[in-house]
Amino acid sequence: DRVGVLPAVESTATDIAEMRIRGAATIADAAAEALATQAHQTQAEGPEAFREDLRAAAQTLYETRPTAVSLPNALRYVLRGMTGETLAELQASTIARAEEFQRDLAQAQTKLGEIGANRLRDGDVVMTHCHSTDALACVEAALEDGKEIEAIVKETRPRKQGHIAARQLREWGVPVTLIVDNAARRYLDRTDHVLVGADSIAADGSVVNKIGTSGLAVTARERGVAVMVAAQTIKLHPDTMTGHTVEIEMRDETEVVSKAERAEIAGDIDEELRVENPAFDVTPPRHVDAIVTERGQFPPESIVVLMRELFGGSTGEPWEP
Ligand code: RUB
Repeated sequence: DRVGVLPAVESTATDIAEMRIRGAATIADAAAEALATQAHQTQAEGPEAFREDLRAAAQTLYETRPTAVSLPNALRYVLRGMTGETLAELQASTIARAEEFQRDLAQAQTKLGEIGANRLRDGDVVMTHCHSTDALACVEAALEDGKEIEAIVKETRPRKQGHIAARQLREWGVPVTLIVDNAARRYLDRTDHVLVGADSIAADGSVVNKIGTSGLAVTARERGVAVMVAAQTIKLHPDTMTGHTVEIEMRDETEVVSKAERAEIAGDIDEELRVENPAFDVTPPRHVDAIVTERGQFPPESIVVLMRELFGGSTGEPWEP
């Protein structure tokens, strides 16, 4: 634990690491909220200590999960708004900036949904993978336009986020067919769009999303099914403009096999069984038809134009001014 970081911030960090808070947009929202809490309930006695504590809080939140760039983008945005001379001024500016971030995030998702809904026609069938609030915002807006949409929802092993997607869609009255991941190709025959979100989008238009997205996109392309990625601009990864790659999170093997299952597999063989659990994969731009953002929809290859406009050249670690 870092000195000066409030228990409430540590607790948000743990919730993100253990996926009680999950999904790129939701993680960004929770991180901004945690920085606001740090500012509000600060124990710092002066401006310099306040700034240091805020940076330490940002680092604690940053170190939870590596792939969703919405997290460092959110931290950087809030910390850049930490201005003022006195403790009271610093507190007020940081809290206001975090609130502004959360408001913009929600508005961007609504706007993105309206834009994405234009791609969906009445009677269309979408296939989802994982649970993405940006992707589902497109379905919600299409329903609000009076279109009927049906969903084929992939379970999404190992964490089964498909269950969360299925629940949300059913609450909106969307007919849902839940399938195991392995059944995707069979059901692409009656799918109009593969509709997924993103954790990060690279400057070349590659889409980093839940493991299995790339295989689904390749299969969809083979079947002539359109692949649509719904991602707010907070998912654009600034470091990829200078050639950095996106780190793919490796999660605990117990998500894949329990201790008991592992013992069963091992049997009498002494050698270590290797189990790997990458949480995300990379879909190359050629397998994606469109990236839908709150700033419009783009062929993946031209997303870099938007990135240049939004980020210019400035990146660096979130806590570095
Ligand atoms: C979540 C995931 C989602 C994106 C987009 O992975 O891959 O598709 O984060 O979600 P995990 P959203 O469950 O491992 O966090 O559109 O809500 O930001």
